[in-house]
Amino acid sequence: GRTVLTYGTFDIFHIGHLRLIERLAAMGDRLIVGVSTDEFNAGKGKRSVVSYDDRAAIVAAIKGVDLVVPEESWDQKRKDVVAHEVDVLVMGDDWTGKFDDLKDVCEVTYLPRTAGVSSTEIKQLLSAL
Ligand code: C2G
Repeated sequence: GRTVLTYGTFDIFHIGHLRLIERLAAMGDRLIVGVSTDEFNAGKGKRSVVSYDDRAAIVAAIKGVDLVVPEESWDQKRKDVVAHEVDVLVMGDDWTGKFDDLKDVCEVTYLPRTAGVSSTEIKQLLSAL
């Protein structure tokens, strides 16, 4: 069967994340989602509101998600693609081109983001309350 792989932070899970995951689930027979660890985020100077354990549990609970793996480094994608025999890596188009170096081990495609929603916007709205 066809295996699809993506990565994300999924902090404050919202409809944009869900719409992406639904499209990914429809692209293949198996969907693997890498969720960034708190340590990996810290390395990027990012701190998520929601802990890794909770972000991973929420993503794992979504229909169509078959496996959640921790994303601990930028360079694990190639290992994950090979280890899980991934056919296609898919990311939102804010990442367009960024993972094309993996095209020697899998297809790489970028899907349009869902407009009007992002974890950053939600945090801004909340801080203005
Ligand atoms: N996304 C989307 N529409 C939105 C917001 C996000 O389609 N309105 C997509 C993003 O393009 C991404 C995924 O949802 O593919 C997860 O988004 P984030 O949680 O913001 O993940 P990000 O910080 O982009 O982390 O190694 C890659 C990183 O782990 C990706």
